[in-house]
Formats: sequence, C-alpha cells, structure tokens
Amino acid sequence: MPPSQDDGTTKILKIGTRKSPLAMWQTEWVVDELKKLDKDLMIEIVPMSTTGDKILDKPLPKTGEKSLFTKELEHALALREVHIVVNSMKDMPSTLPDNLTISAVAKRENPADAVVMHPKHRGKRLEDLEDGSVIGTSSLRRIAQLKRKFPHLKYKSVRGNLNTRLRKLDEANDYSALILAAAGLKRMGWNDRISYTLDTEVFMYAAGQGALAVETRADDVETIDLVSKLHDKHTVIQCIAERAFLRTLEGGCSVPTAVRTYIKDDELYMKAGVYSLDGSEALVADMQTSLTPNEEWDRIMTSGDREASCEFASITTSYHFVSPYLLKAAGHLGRDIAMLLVKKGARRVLDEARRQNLMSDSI
Ligand code: DPM
Repeated sequence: MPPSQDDGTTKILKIGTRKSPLAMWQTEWVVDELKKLDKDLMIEIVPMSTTGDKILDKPLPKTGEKSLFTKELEHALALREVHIVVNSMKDMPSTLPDNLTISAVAKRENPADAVVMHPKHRGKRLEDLEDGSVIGTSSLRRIAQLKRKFPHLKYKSVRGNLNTRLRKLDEANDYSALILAAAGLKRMGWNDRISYTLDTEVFMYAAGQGALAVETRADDVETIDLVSKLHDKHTVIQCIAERAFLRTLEGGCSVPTAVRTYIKDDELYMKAGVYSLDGSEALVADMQTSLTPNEEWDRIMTSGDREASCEFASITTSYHFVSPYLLKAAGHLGRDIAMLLVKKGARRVLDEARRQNLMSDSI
C-alpha cells in the first residue's frame, strides 16, 4: 500500500537529481531498488541543474566552491521540495549543511581510476606514450599521483559529462588518453572503453569514489527508515572512514588527497595520502582497526536510540543495520590517519597546494 498522508492523499516520494546521464542512471537505480522493497511506492524524479553542471569553461578545483554538484539539490531538500537527493558519494562535500544527512550508501562499484586511450593508441599503456603526450583530467588527485609515475606526460583539464569527454577524446587530437572513474564508465555501459584500470595500491582513489549516496533531511525519520534499507554494510563503513579522513583534513576537490580502504577478516584497512600539486611531495600512511564487537559495542548499543550518525562523515544508519560501534571505529580510523599525516606535515603540503591552485592559470 502506498503510504497515505495525514490528509488522506497518497504520498509521492520525490527524488532530486542532476540531469547528467550518469546522475539519471544512478537515480533510476535507486528508484528500482526502492520499488523492489515496495512495488506500490509512488516516486517522482525531479531533475535539476547545479553550478557544477553550468560551469564548463574552467577546471572545477578552481571555481572555489565546495558543493558544486550538490548545492541546488540540497537547497530543494532543505525546502522540502524533494524527500531525497541522489549523488555520487565522491561529489558530496565532507561537511553537509545542518539538518541534512546521508542515510543510504549503496554498494560500491569498482573504485579504481581507469585509463581510456585514444582509439589510435589502442593496446598501449601510459608508459608507452611518447614524451609530452596529453592526458585529459581535471582532478588534482589524479594529476599529482600520475606525475610521480609518469613525469614524461602532460596533463590538461577536460570538462563536461562523460559522453562529452569521450567525444572530445575521440574527435579531437588534443588528448592521448583520459583518466576517468571506472565506476562511471561501467554504469553507463561503456566498460569496453576502459583500456585498463590503475592499480589502487599505487593510484589511490577519491574518498567515496564508486559509491552512491542518498541524502535526506536528518529529521525525516520516515524517509530515513525507507532508504536506509539500501545501505551496503561494507561500503558504508569504508565511506565513513574515507569521509572522516577528508573532513579532518578539510580536504575538498581543491587539494590532492587520495584513499584506499578494504575490509578483510573483520579488520578495516586504510591507506591515505596527500600530495603536492606537482606530485613531488607525497605523504602516505597505513592504518587498520578491528571491527570485532567488544564491551564498548555493548555499552553503546544499550543507549536506546534508533539511528546512529557519524559526526565525522555526516552518515546516518539504523542501529539494526550497522552498529554505532562500527561507525565510531571507522570514523576514528579516518580521523586518526589524517592526524598522523598532519604530524608528518600534511597541512603545509595542502595549504601550499591550495595556494598554488588558486594562483595558477592552468594545472
Ligand atoms: C570529484 C572529482 C571528479 C569528480 C575529483 C577526483 C573528477 C574530475 C575530473 C570529486 N568528482 O576524483 O579527484 O576528472 O575532471 C565524478 C565522476 C563520478 C562522480 C567522474 C569521474 C563517477 C564515478 C563515481 C567527477 N563524480 O571521476 O571520472 O561515482 O565515483
């Protein structure tokens, strides 16, 4: 039965989304999953344009705005024009506006970055490209890490949604290859454009890459109860650690930071790095934490609340799904690895990167 509102009319769940094909795909995926849970649920998709979609003439890290892809959507959410907003997790700022929270983190796709070669370089790898070949990406994180391994290549910004970027690669002779998230290509059905994926141990990914975030108002218990069923346990724990890392460093897309997390035998492993823009400096650290229940878990579990939020990550889960102990352990891991990097000099590296990024005309 569709839920009824107080006035007896049928409630329609409204979902805000960007209009790009990838964003629409992700939203439709969420709709399908919600319909699997309740086939009578009435859902309306509300497509919107965001600042990030409108600014196409400059690399995003230079626009100086943190929530480029989310601001307009979050505004609609806060104004109660929509109940839910769907975004790529990695486009979510590490700090959300008051009263908004991420209440579902869906199963992560392959988080790796992919190399998409120009068709004329089919079969080659980045090391095979001749000196001065141009790689298309506007990500400071990708550029910094790639420059360390491939100093012979040049890096140039490429903007627009995935379709536009691939067309720019194929039709112009500006770029020898693009670097794109494997997850976006896979979702769009363009797996065959992936020449190969970069080893995530060497080329770490952005916090939240490959995961989907469903954002709601923090006080909208009814919607939270509904969408939190889409949580993937491992993904949410990993994303909490990754976002806590980002939040502690106050990183956004204007500074190069990268992560890698995985869960094995009830341990959460995390590697994280911060880089200078030219990649000459890299501060990297490894840490792990146990996800095995202990006495502290029992103590937190008896507090009687229904939902748990991780303040470091702005992610909410129901107690039945992910224990607050796990939220805490993951949040602390991300925070601690960031603090360790700060001890090693991360603030200086990132402040310098931020300053250079604002000053330079090109990256
Ligand atoms: C953010 C970055 C990029 C996007 C920066 C980064 C890539 C920008 C570029 C925060 N958001 O990764 O270091 O290369 O010019 C974005 C993509 C996806 C979500 C596309 C991509 C799809 C994959 C996913 C853009 N946001 O990274 O190729 O859901 O993780």
